[in-house]
Amino acid sequence: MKLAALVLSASLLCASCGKSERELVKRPYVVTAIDYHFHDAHPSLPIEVDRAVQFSNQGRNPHNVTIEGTSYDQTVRPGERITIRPVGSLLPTPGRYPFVCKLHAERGMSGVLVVVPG
Ligand SMILES: [Cu+2]
Repeated sequence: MKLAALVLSASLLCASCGKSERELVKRPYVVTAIDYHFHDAHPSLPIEVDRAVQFSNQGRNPHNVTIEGTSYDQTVRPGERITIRPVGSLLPTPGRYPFVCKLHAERGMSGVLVVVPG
């Protein structure tokens, strides 16, 4: 009984905070790197500045994420993922941000992140 009251008051609190449950648990936008292509990044869907972006390497080779105009230059090994949380911590200004895998730039392994206001 006490637990039910607690759950009810918690959901009331949430309802009164003005944000939907979905907004409270914003999932990262996932860009998948597969040899030798970035999926869901041509360009990305709009990513709010307060949302995380994640690069997941589902291929068999190491890949890299270098975002133009920033010092961001990270290698991601097969089976690993790297996250910028939130994307606005690196890219605070909405806009289009080209990035490239510098290991496979000659194969055209690149993409564009679209950052929008939160
Ligand atoms: Cu690559």
